Amino acid sequence: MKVETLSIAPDTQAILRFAREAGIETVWDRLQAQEPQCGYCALGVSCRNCVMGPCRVDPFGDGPQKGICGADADIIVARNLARTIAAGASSHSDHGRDILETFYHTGTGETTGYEITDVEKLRRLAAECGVEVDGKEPKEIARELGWLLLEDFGSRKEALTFVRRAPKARQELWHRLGITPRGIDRENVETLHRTHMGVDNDYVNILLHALRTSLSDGWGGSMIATELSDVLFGTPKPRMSYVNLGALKEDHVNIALHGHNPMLSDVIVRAAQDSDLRQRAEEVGARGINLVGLCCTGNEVQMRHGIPMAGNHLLQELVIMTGVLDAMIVDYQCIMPSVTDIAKCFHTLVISTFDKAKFPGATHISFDPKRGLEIGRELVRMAVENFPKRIGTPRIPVEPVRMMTGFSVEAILSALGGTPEPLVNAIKEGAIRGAAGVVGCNNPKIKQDHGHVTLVRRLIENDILVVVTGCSAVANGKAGLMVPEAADLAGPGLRAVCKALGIPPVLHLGSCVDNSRILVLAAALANYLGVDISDLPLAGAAPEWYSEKAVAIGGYVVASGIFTVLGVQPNIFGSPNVVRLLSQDLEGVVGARFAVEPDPEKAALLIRQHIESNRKALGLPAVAV
Ligand code: BF8
Ligand code: SF4
Repeated sequence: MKVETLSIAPDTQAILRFAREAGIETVWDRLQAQEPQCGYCALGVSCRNCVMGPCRVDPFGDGPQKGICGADADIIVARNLARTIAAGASSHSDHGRDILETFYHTGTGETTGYEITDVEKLRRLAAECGVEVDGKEPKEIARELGWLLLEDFGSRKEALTFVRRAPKARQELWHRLGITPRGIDRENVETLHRTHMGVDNDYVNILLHALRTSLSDGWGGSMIATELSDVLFGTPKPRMSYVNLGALKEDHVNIALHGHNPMLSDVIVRAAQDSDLRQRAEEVGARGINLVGLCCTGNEVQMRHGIPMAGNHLLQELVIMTGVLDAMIVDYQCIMPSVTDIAKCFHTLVISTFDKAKFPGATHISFDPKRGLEIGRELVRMAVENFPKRIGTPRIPVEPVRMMTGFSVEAILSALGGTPEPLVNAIKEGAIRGAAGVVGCNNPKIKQDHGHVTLVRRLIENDILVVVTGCSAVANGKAGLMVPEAADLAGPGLRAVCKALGIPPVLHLGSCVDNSRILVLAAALANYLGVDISDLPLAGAAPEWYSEKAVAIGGYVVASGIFTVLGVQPNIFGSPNVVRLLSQDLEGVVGARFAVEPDPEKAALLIRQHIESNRKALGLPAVAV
């Protein structure tokens, strides 16, 4: 296959050409080697939840219609989907727990390299959560707030702390449906329990609990991760940065920060400023130390520090092949095990850091926030000492592209003058038709970035404000859609608003846990208007998703009332009942549903139709799509 059919990104295409000449295997080669992929698994009708099995049911009706225990396609598909959601929700929430523990221990004075950076946000959050703040030092508040939120992980019996941020109508709906998330760990454990053989055998009941589990991520684990990362590392503010492989500098020590959790990378950002280390870099012949981000760790450090991003998910193997990456420091999630294989062909040092995420072939340095700064310095030093070991010709195939970053909810509101009113007015008048969150991954089954960029272009052309997170932010950044000048590509209404505010038509909200910012923003708009989230002209999309986390996100976004279009088919099509429930009947239950549409042009139409129909229902001027 020609590289042009695998990615629209020039840096990916260039390095892929090199990989082929050099005979280095990539994710695309391994996808090809897996084909044809298992049809039963793709349809979700295979089960290995016990050793009477594994079982599969025949979607064409000729073979068995039930597993050995008697489970039919509906039960098997629903159980598999629920477990997928639990894995995704657990990933985000365990990240949230790591941040929360670091936050709490910063309050008790047991960490090094961390401080309460945004004291104002700490006080605001604490007051919101019912912690007395008057006359207290930040660390004391952090201890009390940390302790309170730690309880969200166990069973609080009724509701998670941040559920009260949702509009009243939404809270009441969740209560009526019995899906108010109670404890983050509890909902995930209950999913594993329910999906054991012979527990919950009603596919509707299983899926309702799966939604509850996803809500414990969106309004729990992810929201805690975002809010406390802001307090610890600073609430993002708009700033300019760069993106693509051109972010690497041939004459610098290049360090890629890859994974998701900012508690390590933020300390490294600080360590890299250390004058001793900078001097050492010069001694080994480098002009300085250059940090770049990959995947969501990249989004985190770009949002807060303007660190440039080297790429999204499908660039993680290719960045090593530039020959100029001196270290790839990984934390966890979305890090392909293959990176250590590729690193063997180059001088790149892959350093794993979390004891729960080890990579054979990597050097493991166990990270401990109690010795945060010291370990951060050690990691940077390892990269510096590796610089002289470079071999072969450097290849940095492109110039970096500018992108604007840093749109926390606080920053968006402040750009609007402190209240959502100007945005609401622009939406009411129709200058902005509505807003869409375009989020999620790359997937080698889809031409890299094509889904994200095509969809986003169509949306902004039609005056829909777009917010992006995760690998979608990187894709749209690389395509040049995240600079204020990109307002010229927007429809006349959105263009005028962006020009007046000096913002791009596509706003970077952060990493995947920062999808919680979308919930906060949606709730703020709904509360301002006195309606439910499902009434707003909003939509979500994940055009190139691959991960279990993306399914959890889709679950909580829809359960929060936002229509969502997926670009890749989930493994549920072996059960027409489950498909009908998620793509139709859910609308009558939570006021939103899923659609699957691989063609981004058609996905844009679905989103525009949804936005216009919600406008009409709100009594706002609407157009026919
Ligand atoms: O959490 S978008 S490929 S990097 S899963 Fe992973 Fe997907 Fe990228 Fe971030 Ni999110
Ligand atoms: Fe088969 Fe049922 Fe066991 Fe699944 S739980 S493997 S369907 S017997």
